[in-house]
Amino acid sequence: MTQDELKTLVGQAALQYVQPGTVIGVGTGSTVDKFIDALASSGIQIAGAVSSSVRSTERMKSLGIAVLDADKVTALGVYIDGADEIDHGGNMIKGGGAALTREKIVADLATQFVCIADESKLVDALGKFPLPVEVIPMAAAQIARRFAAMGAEATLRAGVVTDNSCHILDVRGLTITAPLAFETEVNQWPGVVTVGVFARHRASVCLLGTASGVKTLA
Ligand code: ABF
Repeated sequence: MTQDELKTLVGQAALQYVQPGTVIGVGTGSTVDKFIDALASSGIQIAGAVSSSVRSTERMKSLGIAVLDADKVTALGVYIDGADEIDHGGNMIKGGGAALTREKIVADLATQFVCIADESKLVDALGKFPLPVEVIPMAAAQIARRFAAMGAEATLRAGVVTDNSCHILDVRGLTITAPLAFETEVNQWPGVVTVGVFARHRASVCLLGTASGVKTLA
């Protein structure tokens, strides 16, 4: 199976977590696009979706799925989103598309985080994928120095300004064996808006597309 077919498979498999009549959280990316398409053609009627990006908002609206503002919703039963990496404990690196802050906000509203990914995303330890960190521009150099002190290299993502008028540092050379402690530490550095480690908001369930079908990691 191609990577695209694996994404289609997990996008369809995620439908089992959608309760008709509820508001759900919907993330971003090529895997989530497959989920949105599957949802639109499934006939499942939801009350609406809170979206983590303009891209997903537009796709859902074009397919007749109502999109609601996050601040109008008190809770979501489920948030369905992809990841750049996921470990066996459900901890993730996210933010390759620079939408990590919105993604963490939507994840925070949700009781359950269902991660959908092809098997290339599963790792023993997070860090091979460059870790995105959204930062206040005036703090970027100091935060890069803090990563350098850890033996890692942070580079500014050229030409990218986030929805929050901030910058993205991509950090290479990390091996994140204690994701929760790492996330907690980096979150405290002045000028960090969001670190792309999702440990506090880790996946409750991961639907992993493999050559032998969908594996559920919980
Ligand atoms: C978002 O989309 C991000 O957090 C992550 O960077 C990415 C995964 O996209 P894809 O499914 O295209 O690999 O959820």
